[in-house]
This record gives sequence, C-alpha cells and structure tokens, in this order.
Amino acid sequence: MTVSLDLVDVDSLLTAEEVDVRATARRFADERLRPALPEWFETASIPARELAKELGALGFLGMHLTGYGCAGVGPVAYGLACLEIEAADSGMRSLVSVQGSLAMYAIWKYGSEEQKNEWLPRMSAGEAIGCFGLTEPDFGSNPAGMRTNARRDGDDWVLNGSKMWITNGSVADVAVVWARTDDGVRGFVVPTATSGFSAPEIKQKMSLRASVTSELVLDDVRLPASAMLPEARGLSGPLGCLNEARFGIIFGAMGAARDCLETTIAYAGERIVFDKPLAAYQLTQAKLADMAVELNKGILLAVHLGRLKEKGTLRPEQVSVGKLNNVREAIAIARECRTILAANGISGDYPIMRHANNLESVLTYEGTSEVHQLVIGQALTGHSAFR
Ligand code: TGC
Ligand code: FAD
Repeated sequence: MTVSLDLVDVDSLLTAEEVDVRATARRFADERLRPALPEWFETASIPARELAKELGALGFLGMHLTGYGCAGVGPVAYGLACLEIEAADSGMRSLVSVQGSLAMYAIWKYGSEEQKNEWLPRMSAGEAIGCFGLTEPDFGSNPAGMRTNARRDGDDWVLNGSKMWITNGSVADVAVVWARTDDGVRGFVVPTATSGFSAPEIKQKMSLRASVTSELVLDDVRLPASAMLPEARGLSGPLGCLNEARFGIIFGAMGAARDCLETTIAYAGERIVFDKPLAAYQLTQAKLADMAVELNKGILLAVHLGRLKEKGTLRPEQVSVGKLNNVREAIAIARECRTILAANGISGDYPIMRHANNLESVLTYEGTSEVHQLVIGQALTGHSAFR
C-alpha cells in the first residue's frame, strides 16, 4: 500500500522479509505486468509459459511451500505477493494461485515422494505449469456430486469425465484431477500429454481475460497406479487445497481494490468539474474516505488471518470470512471508483473496469459469496444449510 493509503500503518505489522517480498512483487507487477495488461486483456491472450518462468525465477510459485525448490516464505509474505500481483490483474494472481496453492499444494500435501520429486522442482521454477480440476459442468458449488470417475483396470487407473472452468488448463503440463472411485473421491496427477486427455480453451470471457480458462476432457485416460495422490481421501483433499488458494485471494482482492483507488485519487485530483478538481468536492471525498476505510480494514483482516495461519490455527470458516468480505468490498470499491471516473471509468485506458470485470470471477470462484455465507452461517448456528 502506498503511504497515503496506509491510513492505519499496516506496514508497522510487517517483518523485513515480508516488506522485501512485497517490494519484489510490486516491482515485477509495475515493470513487467502492468504495461502489458491492457493488450493481454483486450486480446485475451497471455504469454503463460514466459510468465511462469519469470514468476518461478522470482520464487513466487509455491512460495509458501518448503523443500523441492520452493521458497518457503511465511503466509503473510505470500499474501502480500498475491496482493501486489493482483494489483496488476486478478488473472495474473490466478496463474500464481492455481500453480502454487492448488496444483503444487495438492502434490506437496498429498503426493508420494516420487510425485513430489517429479513435479515440484519444475513447477516451482515455472518450467512446468499445473492446473487443478475440481469443478464440472453440472457441479461447481457442490463438488460432492462430481461424475468424473476413475476405475481400476489391472494395476492401472482409467479416468473418464469432464471438468469445466479450469484455470491454466490448455497450457498445463500436469493436471491434478479429482475423480470418484469405489473408495470415494481421490486425486490423480495427470500428465496432460497422456492419450485421451484434452483441454479446449473457453473463449468469449468478459472477465479474467488475461488468464487461460479451459474445459478438461478425460476420455479413457489410462494412468499407472502411482498416479493417485496417496494421502488425499474424500472431499477433504480438494477442499484442503481450496483453503490455501482462498487465503491468497483474501490479500489479492485488496490489491485490485488498491489499484482502483490509487487510480481514482490521482484522477480526481486532476479532473476539473464545475471549475475545480473533482477531489475537492465533499461527495467525492466521502466516497474516497469510505473506500479507503474498507481497504484498510480488508488489509488488516488479511494480515490478521495470515498471523493465525502462521500459528497453524486458521480455520476454514475464518478463511471464508476473509474471502467473503475482501472480495465483496473490492468489487464495491471498483464499482464506486468507476462512478468517479464516469465515462473514462469504462475505458481500457484505465484499469478500473478491467478490475471490476475480473472481480466478478473472483466473487464466484474458490467458493461463491453465497457458499462462504453458508460456511459462516453453519459455524454460527451449527446447522448446515447447503442441502
Ligand atoms: P462437507 O460434508 O462439509 O465436507 C466434506 C469433507 O471435507 C471436509 N471439509 C474441509 N476440509 C478442509 N477444508 C475445508 N474448507 C473443508 N470443508 C469441508 C469435511 O470435514 C469433510 O471431511 P470428512 O473427513 O468428514 O469427509 O462437504 P459438502 O459436500 O457439504 O460441501 C461443503 C462446501 C459447499 C463448503 C464445499 O463443497 C465447497 O467449498 N464448495 C465450493 C466449491 C469451490 O470452492 N470450488 C472451487 C474450485 S477451484 C477454483 O475455483 C479455482 S479458481 C482460480 C483461482 O484460484 O485463481
Ligand atoms: P453453481 O454452483 O451452479 O451456483 C449457481 C448459483 O447458485 C451461485 O450464485 C451459487 O452461490 C448459488 N448456490 C449454489 N449452491 C447454493 C446453496 N446451497 N444455497 C444457496 N445458493 C447456492 N474450478 C476449478 O475446479 N478449477 C479452476 O481452476 C477454476 N478456475 C476458474 C476460473 C474462472 C475464471 C471461473 C469463473 C471459475 C473457475 N472455476 C474453477 C470454477 C469455480 O470454482 C465455480 O464456478 C464455482 O465454484 C461456482 O460453481 P458454478 O459456476 O457451477 O455455480
């Protein structure tokens, strides 16, 4: 956060390592990502392989994991990296989250030593890209209903089914695929070159355009017995990975919000309406003040949850509090900023509408806002209202 927006001195809560990681991420976002994003968003294409290698060289892929070439930084440092990268674009943060918190985390947490050694060093270097296939065309919020299945054939596994809305799918070298077996839901490490696997890209997205999103089709994909993640049993496997990615989003969404607010404060200082700067009107200042208060509260919440994660006490419903609040507030900030830029707010010359459009996806993926309300509702009342 710039000094002027850090109203409550969140910086005083950060360690030197966290400030360093944030500075590196901010530099990369400012120099490498921000200038290119308008075109990537407009053309809906990103140099995913190059970006993965550059992010890997900076240590940002699987950065909160230990061993296997991963940087092993703390949760707050990881969160701050997500914040700075999402200040450039939510799609860039998705690339980082899906690689590190979903695909790599699944292998790191639940994989065999052989799976970890095969994939994690290459993935942390950005030489191999991963994706995470949980959602299906008919089962998004309710992954327990998944139809993708894996059956034994001798020593092999044979996978059939399809996954939908999968980030990094078409550019991935490896897919972590969750499938129903006779023994409940299990995870599989699927090299994407395996016969029967394909990943057509989803086009015509109006949100998260600077991100690859794909369908995964599994048509008699035959894998050796060793492809199954041995330590993940049941839905708690994939849901455990979601906690990690949702944590990054709690910080990341505040990055998109900060970028909107910084842009808007600068704009309001220069835009003359009725003979004086827009920033000098009380109505504008009320909007800016309310947004800055929500931004500061959101970042404080993120850092607090990061400290709980450091201690190992962070609970899923606390992650839901952060994801629900920070994404909801980020989208509200993006929309309010848009009103201040008025017509210029819809232009690609400014990042506001791009962030607002992206945040529509962020509100939906990694658990919709309604799912997080229900998780919190269950924690408050003891009643599950999902079914
Ligand atoms: P439920 O019966 O409550 O639980 C089944 C088992 O899972 C355990 N569990 C969790 N474990 C770890 N972390 C969590 N957050 C967990 N929540 C539940 C639970 O203890 C139980 O374990 P066990 O051992 O007793 O079997 O499950 P349910 O079927 O009622 O569903 C609960 C619900 C709705 C909260 C869950 O299904 C859910 O979170 N749905 C949302 C799905 C979702 O978020 N999908 C995201 C896909 S990935 C993605 O969007 C990537 S976007 C790109 C990017 O990140 O940038
Ligand atoms: P649905 O589940 O059909 O929900 C429709 C509506 O019903 C929502 O408003 C929802 O909140 C509401 N609803 C659902 N259940 C209830 C209930 N019990 N009570 C009240 N309301 C309810 N998935 C992956 O597995 N991997 C990825 O990499 C990935 N990347 C994505 C990238 C993008 C850009 C997008 C948009 C999605 C991505 N997803 C990914 C999928 C994402 O996780 C799902 O879209 C999300 O979980 C919601 O599922 P759905 O879209 O099927 O909505």
